[in-house]
Amino acid sequence: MTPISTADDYAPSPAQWVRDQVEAYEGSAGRLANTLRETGLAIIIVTTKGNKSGKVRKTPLMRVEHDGEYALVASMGGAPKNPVWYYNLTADPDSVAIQDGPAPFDVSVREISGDERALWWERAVAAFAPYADYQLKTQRQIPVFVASRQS
Ligand code: F42
Repeated sequence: MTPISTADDYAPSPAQWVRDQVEAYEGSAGRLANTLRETGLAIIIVTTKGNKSGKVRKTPLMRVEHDGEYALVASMGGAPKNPVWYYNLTADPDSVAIQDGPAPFDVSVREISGDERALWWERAVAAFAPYADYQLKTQRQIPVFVASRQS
């Protein structure tokens, strides 16, 4: 099976600002468009496999990294529903890649809960304080995944 980091059946996001950020980040090997607008806060590009279309999807997320692992926070600005990339991760947790710099690498993800989630949630809010506000805005517990490099 082709690793998702090299798959090429890419279907861009319908959201122009998201599409543009992915294009600028990838086109500059991570030197440009690597923050959330002018916040100066770092982002990563997460590649997933569409659980319905099978297409390659690319989603900028805030960079929450610790000892080489990353938290992927399905905040969607505190909206009542999960972002749909959440369902791509749950459907195929080993067809995921992260780009945090020049080139993407394949990762496996798992959704976390309990004390482990609390620890990573603290790290996430430290990296991007608005996550705490988003959680206050919604009844949904914002899902958190941990991504680890595939060996
Ligand atoms: N979103 C977050 O949730 N957390 C963040 O930390 C975050 C940071 C961030 C930083 C910069 C930036 O530019 C955007 C950022 N976003 C963040 C927004 C994020 O990039 C996504 O745009 C947002 O989370 C919404 O994700 P989404 O997957 O719901 O996007 C929708 C709009 C989308 O792309 N829909 C596609 C469409 O055509 O309508 C389909 C995408 C898809 O994956 N389809 C699946 C398939 O099979 O192809 C089916 C999915 C299903 O089960 O329905």
